[in-house]
Amino acid sequence: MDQPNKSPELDGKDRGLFLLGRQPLVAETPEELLDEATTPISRFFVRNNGLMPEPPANAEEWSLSIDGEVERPLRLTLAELKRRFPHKTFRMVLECGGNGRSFFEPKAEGNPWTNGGAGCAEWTGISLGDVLREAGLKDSALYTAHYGADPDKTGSYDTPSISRGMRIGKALDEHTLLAFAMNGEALPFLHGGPLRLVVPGWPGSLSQKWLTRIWIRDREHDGPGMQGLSYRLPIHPIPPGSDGKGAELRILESMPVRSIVSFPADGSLYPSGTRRIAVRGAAWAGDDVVTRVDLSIDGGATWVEAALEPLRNRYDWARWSASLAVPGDGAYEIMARATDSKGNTQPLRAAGWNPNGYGCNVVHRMTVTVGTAI
Ligand SMILES: Nc1nc2c(c(=O)[nH]1)N[C@H]1C(S)=C(S)[C@@H](COP(=O)(O)O)O[C@H]1N2
Ligand SMILES: [Mo]
Repeated sequence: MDQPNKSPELDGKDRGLFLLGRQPLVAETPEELLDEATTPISRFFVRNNGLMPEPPANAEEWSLSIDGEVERPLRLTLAELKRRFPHKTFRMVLECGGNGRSFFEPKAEGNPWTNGGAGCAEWTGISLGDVLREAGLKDSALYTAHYGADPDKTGSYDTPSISRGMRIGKALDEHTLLAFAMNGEALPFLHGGPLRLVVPGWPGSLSQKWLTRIWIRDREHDGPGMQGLSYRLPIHPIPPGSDGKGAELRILESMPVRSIVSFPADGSLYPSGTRRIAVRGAAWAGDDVVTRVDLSIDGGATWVEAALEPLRNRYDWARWSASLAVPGDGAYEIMARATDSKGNTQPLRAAGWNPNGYGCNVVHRMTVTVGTAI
């Protein structure tokens, strides 16, 4: 990445983050800064749809209400939530639904993420399901609707910047957290502190930051981010560049399988005569698990299987490593391709084009040069 972050809005963030937008603030992480099992807060990507809300005077008094199709609507402060429900810590991937978008041809609408609209942090909070059981779900409870304290991108509080929701089954998964800490620290304001949702494996847009309300609904939610082509994919492939009108659509839920090479950095040079290159990275697969990662330096003609490290918990990313033999000096394109337990793998060319550019999981390609670059 050749545009280092010099943005005052990203104070405290790694200078290597790549700023995609100022207002709303959007920044992605180059793959080589995702080389740790736990992504440091300083390197974690940022995605706002609106402007930042007012920081609260007292984080412990932040309040969350739960209403709608429940027996007992609740309004609880962060202090009460922390006191009344068991704390859980999981290391889990958070990934923007548009991660990989910039690889679509022709260009799709939206922030041009490469592969760095994702990170894997240690989230501490309470299971949303525990709180929903306390509120008592009615039989009519089918869907959630999430609200945060941030104004939209014009600064108006009249309509939410984004308000998405999920099927109740996902809300009841113990990994779906009301999170108040990240990597052992109080949840940073930029990442939705004092309280946010973390809905692992599904588009990051469900993980509402600055969370103030969860409305339990008797139907699919219809807030901003739930309508039209938002977070929806054509069920049958459509021609790249078409407007998607008339296509049958499904809501993007579990994110597709993806891998990144986090070491070496793209463009790395090795001394002449180098015949083995140590490569490592990460792979993840939405609700599923990665079962293998393969690497190629010859355009996919031959593949070498990487070694996978065990996951700490479900939704953790799989760290992998491999040693690649290079036949001689020269420039090599390295490709990494992950496969999940259902046999889904990554296409060699961006596939599944859609107007808003969701779910692009084309293989990550990067280059290294052994000897003198020509
Ligand atoms: N309140 C609120 N929550 C939000 C958003 C937002 O704009 N406002 N953006 C969503 C999107 S699209 C993503 S990908 C994640 C990004 O989380 P991060 O900024 O902590 O990386 O937050 C989600 N939660
Ligand atoms: Mo996102």
